[in-house]
Amino acid sequence: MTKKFPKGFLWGAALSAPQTEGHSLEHGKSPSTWDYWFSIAPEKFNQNQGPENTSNVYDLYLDDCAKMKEIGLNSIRTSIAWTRLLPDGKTVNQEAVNFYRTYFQEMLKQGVEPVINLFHFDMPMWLMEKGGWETRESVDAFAYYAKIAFELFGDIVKKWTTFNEPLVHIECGYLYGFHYPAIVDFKKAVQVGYHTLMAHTLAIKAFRDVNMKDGTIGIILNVSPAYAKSEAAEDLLAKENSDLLTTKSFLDPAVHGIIPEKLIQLLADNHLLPETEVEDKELIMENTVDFIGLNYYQPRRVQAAPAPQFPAKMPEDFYVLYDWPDKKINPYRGWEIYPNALYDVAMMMKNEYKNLPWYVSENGMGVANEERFMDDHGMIQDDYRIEFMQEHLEFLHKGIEEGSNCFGYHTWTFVDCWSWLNGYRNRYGFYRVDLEDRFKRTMKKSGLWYKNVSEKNEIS
Ligand code: BGP
Repeated sequence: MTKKFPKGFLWGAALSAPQTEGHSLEHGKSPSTWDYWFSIAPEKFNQNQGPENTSNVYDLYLDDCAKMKEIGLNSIRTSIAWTRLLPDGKTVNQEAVNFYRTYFQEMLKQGVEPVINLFHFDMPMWLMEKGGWETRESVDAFAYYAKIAFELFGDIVKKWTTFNEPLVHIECGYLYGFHYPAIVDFKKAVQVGYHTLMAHTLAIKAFRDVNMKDGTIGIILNVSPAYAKSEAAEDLLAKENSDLLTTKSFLDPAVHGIIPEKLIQLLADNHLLPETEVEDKELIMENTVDFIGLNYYQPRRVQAAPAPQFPAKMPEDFYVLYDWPDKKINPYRGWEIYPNALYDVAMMMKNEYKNLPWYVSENGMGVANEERFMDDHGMIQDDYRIEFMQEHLEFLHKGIEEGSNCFGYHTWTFVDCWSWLNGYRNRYGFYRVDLEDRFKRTMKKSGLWYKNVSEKNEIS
């Protein structure tokens, strides 16, 4: 049966500056933590592929914008690199302004609405040397960058977001050692999270001050809804704690202007409260968002921690993951595939978040060695990806039918891209990038499928 999506629905894909632009130390750009980390520890990166080895968008953006249209995208989300626009945090790099303006204008010419994000894991090295998100200085530095970006591009970009997945630089950088500076310290992680929230808040304030006509602003959060192993009180508490720390920590202040009381209590009980300033509470209350983007890949299956430490040393003292025996898995990425969660997320937005406009800002399936699926004409027959999107869209549609205010669906990603420590191991794009010749892109079967979905604004 045909399932129609609301009029004006955004069909698109997401990407990011650091994962696509290339020329990461050229054209006036200063190093981010990624450039620095790669320079001192290249062996950490899959096949020694660093941030220079991306999909060459800096050179190919005109052609790429035509390719967006070719597969029916009516919108795209990418980011501005802070280190390219303001290499020292203060001085505008005119070459970057020219690049981003032509890039965004070309999108518009092709009928593709740009959704522009300000931070996608790419902390400037000059700021990291001063402590990065651990210092309050980062909050003002980010607010300044945001204001400059709104002033420079606000005439052409109407949809803005502050951060992509702020949890990632907190968890990967300050809890689990995956990203630079690879510190393991729960209290520091909370402080980093708090400064990130304040940086977001002050960027929203800067946006309101700039008073951009027709502009809206939001934040992009990764959502992994928690499902408890059982109805036992301890498992339900584990679920509540997981949701507090990973979902409500940013979603509540962004939408309701309040950090949940239960979260504050949990942190206080465990001596984890961050340093704050008196005016922060009011700033958070006054600067809520216009919309939310939610990146959904997998749920979080949780149970009570078997031997929690007190006070907590790690989030695992509040909940631990468990392996759901019935799960369907994407073996390449190791992530569970559970499309039903998109319906639950849609209902959560409707019932708990004022039914604020929201969209799926990333969803997708990374697969290794995709060349196995190449046909005689060089097209990757990625039916698994089509099935993945179809199933997720069915559950999203059910949520929309029941009144959830979802205005779009973006996949990760448009063209295969460099993925941090994973390099090019897993491919996600509608277009394949040839690693021998990064100027070559070939449409996959999913690109044709998406074009049809977008043009008809329906799935069947
Ligand atoms: C999201 C990030 C993206 C992208 C994607 C796929 O969390 O916003 O930057 O990397 O995940 O994940 P990965 O590349 O690690 O497979």
